[in-house]
Amino acid sequence: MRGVDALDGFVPWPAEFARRYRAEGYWRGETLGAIGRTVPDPDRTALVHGDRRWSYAELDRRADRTAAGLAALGIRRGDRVLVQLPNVAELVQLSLALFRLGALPVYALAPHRMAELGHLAELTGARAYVAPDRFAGFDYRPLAAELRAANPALAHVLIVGEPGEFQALSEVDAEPLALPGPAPDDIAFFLLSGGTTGLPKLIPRTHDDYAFQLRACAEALGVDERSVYLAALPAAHNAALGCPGVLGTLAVGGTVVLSPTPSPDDAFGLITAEGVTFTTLMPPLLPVWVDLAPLLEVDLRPVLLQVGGANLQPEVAYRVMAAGCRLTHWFGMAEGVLSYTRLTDPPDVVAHTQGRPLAAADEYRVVDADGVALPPGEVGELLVRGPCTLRGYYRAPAYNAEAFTPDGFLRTGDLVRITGDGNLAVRGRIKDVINRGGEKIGATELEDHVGAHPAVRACAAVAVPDATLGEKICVYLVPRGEPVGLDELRAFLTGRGLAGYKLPDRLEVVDELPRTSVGKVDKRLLRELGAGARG
Ligand code: OOB
Repeated sequence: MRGVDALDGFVPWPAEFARRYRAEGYWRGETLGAIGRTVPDPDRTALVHGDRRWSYAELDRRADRTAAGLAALGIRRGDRVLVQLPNVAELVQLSLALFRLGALPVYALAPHRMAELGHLAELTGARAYVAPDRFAGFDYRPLAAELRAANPALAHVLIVGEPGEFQALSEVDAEPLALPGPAPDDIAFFLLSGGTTGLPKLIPRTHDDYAFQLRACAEALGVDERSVYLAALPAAHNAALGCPGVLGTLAVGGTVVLSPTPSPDDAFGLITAEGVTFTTLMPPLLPVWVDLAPLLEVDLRPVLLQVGGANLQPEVAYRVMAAGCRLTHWFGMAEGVLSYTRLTDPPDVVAHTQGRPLAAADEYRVVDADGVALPPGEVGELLVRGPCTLRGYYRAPAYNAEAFTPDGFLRTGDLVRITGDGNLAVRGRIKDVINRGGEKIGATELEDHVGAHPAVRACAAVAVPDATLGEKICVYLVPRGEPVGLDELRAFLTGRGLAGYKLPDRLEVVDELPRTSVGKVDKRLLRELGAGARG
């Protein structure tokens, strides 16, 4: 049975923890397909996208019809479906359909290309791929053809818009039928990890754990049926999908407004027209929004701004609050861990910390390099265990042995301290990831691609400071003969099918890479050099 096959490579919570999370009411036996089914007022607007406004009744009906259509194609419970959609209504409709069917969306981001998609398709054995015809100037149909040619298991390509040689998603439509559906402890979908070595890792999220996350986040921010959420960040990313985001807002009967991008050009008009009450942003956008709002005559004060994903400068936070905006500061990972400042916290706590854990059952440990617990106040690596924090990456046993402690704590790779008043404060990280304004780039993944260039003898990718994005990507490169230029390297990486946001911003050609006493590339020194040099 294919449904069982999906579990191969899934690390569930140990039975004693599952029992405890159920007994304490975190896991309530819900499945995500129920979202949008039982709302007080089915005529209320669930979703706004462009000139489309779908009521709950309409969204529910559409999701049921798509689920039946997918079943008719032969997509079954447990099958994986690669979903690469921007913020369009079909993303929500399709997600609910897949949840109802018990098929598992694998959420890719719009900039991902063959390098990422090929890996995801292969890792998951995906049976279908869903993409837009075009988005942000890119035609996804040739990419779909390439992907299908390379992955024989990929039986269906479904396109939102003009399908070309493929099938239109809108035609995947049939009379609703009774579906057996998933169990609450089944995997509901996969998210991409932002912080791993080598090839990107997949995070299985279960119905139980994500339903809890949605409910707890909605309660945290007072989100209810009067709330209007603006999805300005990509809804396929955990921050906008479910903290409480798109799914959490729909779960309580509120309204979700989809913006194609977080730029003020797209988002501000929607804020005013739809009476948006909250949204999620990554830090680089905050000053842009707050500075442009008065010029463009948009009042951001009714909008609760939920910010996280990268380092937020305290000055920016103070400036936002001084402008009369409400701010909540989050630390989150697609892996599940979430910590946030409460709406009642004083400005200093909001500006300088990421608050307290989402749930009482979240266990945080701060440890030194040897894994020894540190006293409060000291900086060390954050380890987390809890009702929505994964116990293992999908089909990655060797990696899991390193990424988790023997007693099941996730090693976040983030350096934090717990302040005297019990708040989490992110101080840096030990994982080899570049955080480019909230977009995460695994250094080794990039290095593997750069190293494939015939004129590259050795290379190292590090973060260098950037005034706008916080960090940018710098590659140190030892050439083999003729040096490679930045433009040439970027073109080479694009040719290898790497997503655009992973392309280096800067290139430094060197004679050799500095090494530590044990012979590893000295990235700390390279970061210092990169920060010192004029970029
Ligand atoms: C969010 O999730 P991911 O999976 O894209 O990235 C997680 C990583 C963390 O391990 C940390 O390195 C960094 O992003 N991060 C922060 C941060 N919040 C996340 N670094 C500094 N300050 C913060 N406030 O980025 C994410 C998921 C859900 C909600 C919000 C963010």
